[in-house]
Amino acid sequence: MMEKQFEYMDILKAIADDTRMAILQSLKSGPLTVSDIEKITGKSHSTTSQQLKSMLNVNLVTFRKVGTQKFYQIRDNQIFDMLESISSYLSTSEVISTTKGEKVRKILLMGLDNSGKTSILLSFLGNKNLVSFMSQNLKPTNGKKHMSEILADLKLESKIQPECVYFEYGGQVVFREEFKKDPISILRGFDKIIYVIDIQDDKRYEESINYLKEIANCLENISPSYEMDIFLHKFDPNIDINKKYSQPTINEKVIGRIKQIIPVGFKNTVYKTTIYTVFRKSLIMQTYHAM
Ligand SMILES: Nc1nc2c(ncn2[C@@H]2O[C@H](COP(=O)(O)OP(=O)(O)OP(=O)(O)O)[C@@H](O)[C@H]2O)c(=O)[nH]1
Ligand SMILES: [Mg+2]
Repeated sequence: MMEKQFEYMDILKAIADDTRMAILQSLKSGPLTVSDIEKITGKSHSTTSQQLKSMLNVNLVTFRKVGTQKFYQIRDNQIFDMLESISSYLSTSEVISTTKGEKVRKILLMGLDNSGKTSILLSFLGNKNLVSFMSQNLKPTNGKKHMSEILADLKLESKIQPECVYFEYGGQVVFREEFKKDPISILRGFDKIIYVIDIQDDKRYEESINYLKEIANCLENISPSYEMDIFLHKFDPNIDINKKYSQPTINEKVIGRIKQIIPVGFKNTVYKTTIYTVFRKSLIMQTYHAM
């Protein structure tokens, strides 16, 4: 018998509910019985059973019987890639959008060499495929570059017109030394800095945080109301399975250090970011051989 093919809408509806989302998250760590799920989500027995039934109906969840007990589990963990993707979409939209009527904002990306600034800029401009960044052999950015210069250097065109104007300041040592000599001339005129830290480069956390400190101190002199976003970048899907990148380690080694060095009253927001494309599976052809 051929399995029923579920449509986008069925799946989206099946997760668009607080209780069902809580059940989904509870099953992330492995199969559970209804009473296990109830303990984690704090929902009643009847609500949990009812919602599980609708999740079973669209094949989001399956179960296995062991003796008299039923263990529920996620049918395919790709559903979590999709949720990651939505989170990433939301944080990118927030970065790109500006309030209507405001003057066009100028944003400068800074960070160590190889932290991923050019890649992030390209993804803001509509190029969202990591493989294409690799095959383009991204070269280090030479000093302060406008987004159009970066695109021209890579012989690319933008698919979208961003609402902000982006610049990148290359992170190689030679440019960081130049920055030290006259930081104000580099930072002046921007409404916001996006500071990028390569989370997979744990040997250089301190180096990156020291550079961030120099920038923050200087911004404080230009204007105390300066805005800065900090991207903990290359936070690819599931890297936090590795203890090196787990939340407690990152809190201690990065977030805690950022809190220590950012001047009081300074507005900054920290995001986890990645340009990694989630695994995709699309149906090309289906054949059926009758015996
Ligand atoms: N795994 C992973 N790799 C990434 C990600 N973003 C960028 N990279 C890789 O990081 C490398 C450096 O990227 P760039 O964007 O050139 O770095 P940059 O910060 O502009 O470097 P400079 O211009 O020298 O300051 C490239 O090989 C990218 O493919 C990410 O989210 N995940
Ligand atoms: Mg660059």
